[in-house]
Amino acid sequence: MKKVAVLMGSESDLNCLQEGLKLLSDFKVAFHLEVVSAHRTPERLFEFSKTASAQGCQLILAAAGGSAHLPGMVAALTELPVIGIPVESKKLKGLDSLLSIVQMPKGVPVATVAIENSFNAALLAVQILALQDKKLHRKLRSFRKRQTASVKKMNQAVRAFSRAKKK
Ligand code: RP5
Repeated sequence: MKKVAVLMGSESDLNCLQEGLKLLSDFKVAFHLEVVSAHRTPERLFEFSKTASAQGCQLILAAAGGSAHLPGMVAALTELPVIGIPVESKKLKGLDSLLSIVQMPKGVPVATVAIENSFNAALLAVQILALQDKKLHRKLRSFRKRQTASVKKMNQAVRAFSRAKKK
């Protein structure tokens, strides 16, 4: 098993995971990817969660939509940190998913990112792994520097826009 596992409740959640999976790949963090459904494959959920740590997994990302039990149930069955990604649902636009994942009662936390923000879930995973990995930490620093530098470019564009408007 890879250090990071990325679970999703359905194949239909894969689309919202693309940005996060790309970020993990960009940081060269290998990951295990699997559909594990809390209501359709509860036994697999149990087996995965109970064995993940012993198999070398250190962090679990779990995306689910609607009455999104997957992240909370996985978190209840392992001591590994779980990062939950609420998937946008058709009827309630993901508010149901967000509240289901974020409102964990005391004792079993799920670190929850914004609706469909798999990018931040992956980045948080990288930050946690970087605590024990100097090479990854260096990559994270340079990512942050590039991000900061991008605002300079934004301001150049904004100033150019403002000058053009005045003419
Ligand atoms: C949840 O139900 C999944 O996480 C998905 O977001 C949602 C809809 O699943 P499908 O009907 O597309 O399989 O279990």
